[in-house]
Amino acid sequence: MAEPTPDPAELYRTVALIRGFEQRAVELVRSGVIRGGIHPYTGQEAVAAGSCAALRRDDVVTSTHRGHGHVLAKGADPARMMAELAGRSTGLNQGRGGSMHAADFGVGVLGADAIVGAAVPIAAGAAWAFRRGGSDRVALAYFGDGAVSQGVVLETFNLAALWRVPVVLVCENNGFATSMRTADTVAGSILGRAEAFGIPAAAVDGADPEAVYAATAEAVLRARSGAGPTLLECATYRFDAHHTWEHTARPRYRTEQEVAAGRARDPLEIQGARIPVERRARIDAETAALLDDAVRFAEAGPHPDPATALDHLYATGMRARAGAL
Ligand SMILES: Cc1ncc(C[n+]2csc(CCOP(=O)(O)OP(=O)(O)O)c2C)c(N)n1
Repeated sequence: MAEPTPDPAELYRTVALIRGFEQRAVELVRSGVIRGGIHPYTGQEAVAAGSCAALRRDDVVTSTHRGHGHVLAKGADPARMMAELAGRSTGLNQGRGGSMHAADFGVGVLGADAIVGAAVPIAAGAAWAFRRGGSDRVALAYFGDGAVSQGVVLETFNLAALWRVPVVLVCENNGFATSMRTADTVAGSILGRAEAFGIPAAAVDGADPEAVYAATAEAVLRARSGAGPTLLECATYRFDAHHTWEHTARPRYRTEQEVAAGRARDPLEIQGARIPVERRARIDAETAALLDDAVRFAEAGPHPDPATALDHLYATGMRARAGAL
């Protein structure tokens, strides 16, 4: 049985949390608290909110360079996530992962990953381990349209289909890989890639959290029952820059009219329209307070001691050799 449909207000809360988190993170990039910039997830919130609502807490996700929304939707603490972005030792990973490598095993986030496409084999490996261990847990991989021609992604589709690995493949097609249009980089189609391996695939409205939830719930059910992977191609739109670097460099690869048209279907408004106005206002206020606390927590945290830079490099506890720093 699929999980019952989530409370529309709670789905809205997740979308609002991610939207507000990204707005604050961009401000912290501007003020220099977050160094090096981020890849904002703004506009794509429905994918993370809807898909994670269909997962159990003990299911796992793997994520991308644009992963803040996934980490938050799976249940990580926004304050510790913000501290992670700011490189503080109070962060989820003691400030060592940062925006593109945040992980929180406690809530099933195996990690964001800067390597385009890497989320796919890692999720499939986790899912295969679950199945071999006799568990009904599933793994879900997020990846962009820029990842769909990576060799490792296509190799994973093959094995996942062949071995009926309980993995859900969520492609967020936001129309661009950096500044390259999907139509200029993807031969054939994304759904066609899955179909070629016999993987059931569906096109999903990635601006609608409930549509994403429904499609993911079906895919999760299939995975849990032993029937193997499903690919969901979620059509979405990135409202902000590929990377905050664009805020100053201002490359011109899409027109203002195009961005305005993309912003017209806003997940925040789509889900917000489904709940009573007062409830929405209450959630907005609670979210703002939570995020204000998150920013204060992040700014108050200490930076890690440089002398500990080589700690935690090996899962075995092995030490880096002396003099390596
Ligand atoms: C293997 C690899 N190749 C290239 C890059 C450089 N790179 C970073 S983000 C990006 C575009 C990714 O596009 P997409 O997967 O569609 O995700 P989006 O940025 O649109 O969310 C590229 C090419 C990388 N990080 N990893």
